[in-house]
Amino acid sequence: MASGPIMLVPMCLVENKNEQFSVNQKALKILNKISQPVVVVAIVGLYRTGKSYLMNCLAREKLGFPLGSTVQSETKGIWMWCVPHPSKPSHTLVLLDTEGLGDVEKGDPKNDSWIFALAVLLSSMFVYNSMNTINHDALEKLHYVAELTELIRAKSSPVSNGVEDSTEFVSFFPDFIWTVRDFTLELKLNGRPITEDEYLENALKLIPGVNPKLKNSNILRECIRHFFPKRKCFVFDRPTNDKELLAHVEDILESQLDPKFRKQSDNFCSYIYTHAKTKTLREGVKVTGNRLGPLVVTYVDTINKGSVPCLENAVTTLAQLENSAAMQKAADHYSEQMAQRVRFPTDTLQELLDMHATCERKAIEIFMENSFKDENQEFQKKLLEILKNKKESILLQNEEASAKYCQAKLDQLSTDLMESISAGTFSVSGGHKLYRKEKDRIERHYWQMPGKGVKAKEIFQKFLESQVTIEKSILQTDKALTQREKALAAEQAMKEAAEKEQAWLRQKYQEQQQQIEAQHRSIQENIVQLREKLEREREDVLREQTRILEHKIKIQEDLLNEGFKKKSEEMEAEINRLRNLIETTEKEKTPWISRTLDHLATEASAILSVPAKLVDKGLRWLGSLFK
Ligand SMILES: Nc1nc2c(ncn2[C@@H]2O[C@H](COP(=O)(O)OP(=O)(O)O)[C@@H](O)[C@H]2O)c(=O)[nH]1
Ligand SMILES: [Mg+2]
Repeated sequence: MASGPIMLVPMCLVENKNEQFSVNQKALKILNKISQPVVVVAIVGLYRTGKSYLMNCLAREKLGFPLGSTVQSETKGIWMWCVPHPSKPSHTLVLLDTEGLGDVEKGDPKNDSWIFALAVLLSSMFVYNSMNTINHDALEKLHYVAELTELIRAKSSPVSNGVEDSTEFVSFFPDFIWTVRDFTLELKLNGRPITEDEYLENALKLIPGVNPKLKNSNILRECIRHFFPKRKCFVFDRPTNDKELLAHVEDILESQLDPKFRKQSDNFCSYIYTHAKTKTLREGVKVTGNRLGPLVVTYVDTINKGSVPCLENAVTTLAQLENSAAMQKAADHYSEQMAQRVRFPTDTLQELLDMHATCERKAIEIFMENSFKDENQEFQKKLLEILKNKKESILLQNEEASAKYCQAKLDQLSTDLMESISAGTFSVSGGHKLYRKEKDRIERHYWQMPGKGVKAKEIFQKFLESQVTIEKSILQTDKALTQREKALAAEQAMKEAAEKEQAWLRQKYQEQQQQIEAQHRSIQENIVQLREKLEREREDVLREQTRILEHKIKIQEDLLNEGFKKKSEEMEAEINRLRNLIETTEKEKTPWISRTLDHLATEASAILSVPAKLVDKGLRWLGSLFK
């Protein structure tokens, strides 16, 4: 089941009115509620070629996207329907239906190009739908593909060494399906039966010759082959041969559909259900419903401003939004968990620091899971600071709770003593002995009492300090003691007080050490988790670069086999560049991760104000990871 609300009917996602695009806020709200990864299938093609009908088949509904005859002409644009994925649990299938390519009455052809580009940018499976056959004419109508180099950018800044930006397209472009409706030919090539895919590949083979028309259609073929490494073709018979029924296929019974058409559309649907991938941005960043929304907004805003949508910029914008949300989620989790676990006051500081470490670890995990492309670890560092402040405030609360409790208990225990002092009960012969007995009783009871917390020693110490002069004067007035005994007793009291103070100071020192140790642990935790994430991300980068290289090598081989030796050789430089790039990525991986971690360790130490001595220790420890 999808986590978001299931849409009963499709709705417009991108409206195309008066040559301006706008994103439908209602549709955004729906996407925002979908936290599952999305498989996005978009269909594009001339109007009235059965696109909406096919999309309804994918949604396994007869009615949904409005079909030809019922379309309200003013709602041009991209329509969306989110349904639970029929075969991938915990995934949502997002169907994007586009309207009216090539409909001259409906407006500016430039807008068609943008709709085409948006469908490519947003989908993980791109379906191009056309009628009858894949011939020269059909190819020409796909001129939008060649325009994509002008309509989409991969990188925000121009790539150096004269490398075309479109080289990068394959790393984030969808898979490609060509659906041919009312297909009337036999699937044969030179008398030999061929598959639908072979039919498409044959149509995409370059045609030798120099005439300009040919050149243009060859450019198109090359673009399709370069941009869409994974291609597939499905041909469909007419749904029925009854002309009247054909005008309303959505209304007729399953049994009235041509069995061949039924089989073909079933095959198409099950191919999509099994093969259409989760939408990913570059480097394996998975798109969820709530990521798709901001992506649509970024692209549409860019187009409306008259600029070219750029994947890199869109990813940066998305990363900022997501990382900020990830940081908030992690911080909230920390607060919640600490509130659940901590009972003020804790017996020791260490106990509280241990709880902090556990909750902090989980918070960092949450941040790592939900964040991506955190440039210079800006958000991770912010999280570190937020958690530090939260921890400090909890420590303070703990101290206050302890101090309050200890003071109240001590006041209670010493009521009698204080009253006796005021009443002069100890200002008699043998009074000092009585006083000591009473003070010892208080001390015994105080230390027996559980749950005093971190301030127990300090509060008692203050009490002892307040008793020093009182004890002195009681000693002075006690006639039962000799001068020597008085001196001894005073000395004894002083010694005891000093010992207790020492014990208290030792505790304070120990606590300081524990605090520093805890900060050190925080830095380590941040480093360990970042290291894992960076390693995963670097692997994704390498995988992507390798995929591009393999694709280029395949095109080069195909060109050679098809007899285009010169074109094939021209690709050599690009292939070598990619090989070098992969080599550098591999070689640079460890030093790069090491540098990034060093940087985080230093910055984190500054945020936590860990003494320099300990930073050194941390970095040494860090270095040892890479030996
Ligand atoms: N000839 C033919 N007509 C179809 C096919 N599928 C749907 N139709 C009919 O064609 C008309 C337009 O279909 P629609 O799905 O709205 O086309 P769209 O404009 O491309 O979305 C409707 O009247 C459908 O009943 C098909 O495969 N072949
Ligand atoms: Mg339609």
